[in-house]
Amino acid sequence: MCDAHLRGPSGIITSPNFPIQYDNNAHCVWIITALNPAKVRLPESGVSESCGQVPVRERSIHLLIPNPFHHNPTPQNCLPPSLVIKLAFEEFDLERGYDTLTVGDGGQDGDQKTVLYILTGTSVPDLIVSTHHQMWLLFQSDSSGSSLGFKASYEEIEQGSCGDPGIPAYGQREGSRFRHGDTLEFECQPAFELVGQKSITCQKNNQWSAKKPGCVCK
Ligand SMILES: [Ca+2]
Repeated sequence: MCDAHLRGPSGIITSPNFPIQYDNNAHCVWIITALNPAKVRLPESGVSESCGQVPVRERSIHLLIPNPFHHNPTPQNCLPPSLVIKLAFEEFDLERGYDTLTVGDGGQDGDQKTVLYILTGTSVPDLIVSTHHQMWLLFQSDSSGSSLGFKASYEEIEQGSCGDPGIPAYGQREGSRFRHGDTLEFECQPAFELVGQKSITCQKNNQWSAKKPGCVCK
């Protein structure tokens, strides 16, 4: 009853009954699929939005002297960007060790080879970003002991990004780029102490090298 195929560009996923306790023996699968950017119709000029960044002169050359070896004169960098799925949790509370939410890359739900995280307990997980245009989620509860469940939002983002991890409460961040290789530095306001990593880097697997740090009272 709780299975769903979801589409981009964004939406909300909650455990069954949320914010009331989920049922025992639940088994729910969600598959999120980004809208296929290749199917987006180009404007009449034949120039897509990302193509608009190409200098006019370069575009003219392509239009005036089509490469005889290619049927499609569209320059490579005019192709629309690939999209991946970003999952951000707002609330999370599952019976630790017994009830789990498994998050995987791609559209083959339950495929152990594609598992990104198996989540349980009460800490709100950090951002998760897929490397494909699909992400699957599997929620399973056992036969006893229930909790409030989870609420997460999903969003399509451009491939090559780890997504915006946010800024810790009572803290500040240096850096506002979230693409592969980008680093963010965090600092806390006076009277607060940084817990976690002071700097995190966006890795090639679309995950930050560590969780966003927190700021706690000294
Ligand atoms: Ca349980």
